[in-house]
Amino acid sequence: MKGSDDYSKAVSNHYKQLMEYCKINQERLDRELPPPREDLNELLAERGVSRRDFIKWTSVMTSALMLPPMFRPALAKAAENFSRLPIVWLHFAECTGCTEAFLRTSYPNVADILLETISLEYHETVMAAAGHQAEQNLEKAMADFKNKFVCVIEGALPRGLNGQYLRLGPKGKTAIQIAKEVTHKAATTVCIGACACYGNIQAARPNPTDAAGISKVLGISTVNIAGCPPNAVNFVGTLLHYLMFGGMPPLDSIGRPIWAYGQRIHAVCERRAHYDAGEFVEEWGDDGAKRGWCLYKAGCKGPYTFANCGKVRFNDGVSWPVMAGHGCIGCTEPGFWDTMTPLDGTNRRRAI
Ligand code: FSX
Ligand code: SF4
Ligand code: F3S
Repeated sequence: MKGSDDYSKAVSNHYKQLMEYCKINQERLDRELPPPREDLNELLAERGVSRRDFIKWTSVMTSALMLPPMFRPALAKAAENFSRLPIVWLHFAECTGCTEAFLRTSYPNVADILLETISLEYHETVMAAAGHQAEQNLEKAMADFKNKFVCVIEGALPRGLNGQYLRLGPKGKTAIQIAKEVTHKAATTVCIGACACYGNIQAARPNPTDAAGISKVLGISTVNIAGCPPNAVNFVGTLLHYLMFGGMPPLDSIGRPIWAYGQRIHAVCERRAHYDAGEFVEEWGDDGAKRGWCLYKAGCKGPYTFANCGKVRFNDGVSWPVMAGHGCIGCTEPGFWDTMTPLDGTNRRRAI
């Protein structure tokens, strides 16, 4: 008994200290960050999200971030401060599907609404400016918010021909040059999507442009919000953590936040009981498919893939690949085009 009392005391002291730390950080941010651009409460009301729904969302998000309920008010405050965090958002070699996935939800939930409030000092896809004017905006953002802005990157960096496969902007700088300049002045760098994290399709064999992820090319640590495209909840949650504690959440050995990528898809899959019972979809459209049986024999890579898709799902929690009837293709894992193919059919990757 004594042992468990000591343990509870240690845990409660740990969280008290963490809360203290959170308060100090939020007070500092209140002093340092520019004023809010949007009133979150007004915006939520406009989009039909009630106060009750918002409180519910803060509870879900707090526990998703592996924090006890006492952090709920601090998380709500971080959400209110979301529009104060300066962001520079760069695009390199990719399909822009990540931005599309984040911006095009038909039924926005709180995370999507937060993304709308985000203070984009520079974002190549959504800004009106082009050419020299865009370049000036970038320079200005880097000067005004030096060491304070978060650099968000979508897309890989081609290293071949001295980086010349990807030149951007009126001065024709290589993507590698731009990435170096901007990340150097940022408080932290967050990679969105498998391309920026690990190179993804650009780096798939035979990788003609010698593309790779940001961290590998620049030799810096990045926070990797993996997936093709990744889940907006994982990006929003990571920035909320930053707005609470002034740093990024604990990461796994390949830069992914553990709160979001700490478990295998297979561990929380709703078809798991069928896997355990040996009930598999053998062919598309067969009886097992109609009954929602396990997709392992149809190529599901859930046992080899770390992500929270089954828990948070996509599009306001409506669905996720396995629920929609197709196996996971392993899109949060480095090099999945080379290591996980064929994506359908017999799962030849390795025995489990
Ligand atoms: Fe890559 Fe994102 Fe896949 Fe596409 O920007 S992670 S190809 S959804 O667009 O980078
Ligand atoms: Fe595992 Fe995939 Fe089967 Fe789900 S469908 S239980 S993730 S193998
Ligand atoms: Fe990707 Fe698999 Fe999730 S394919 S979206 S990690 S279910």
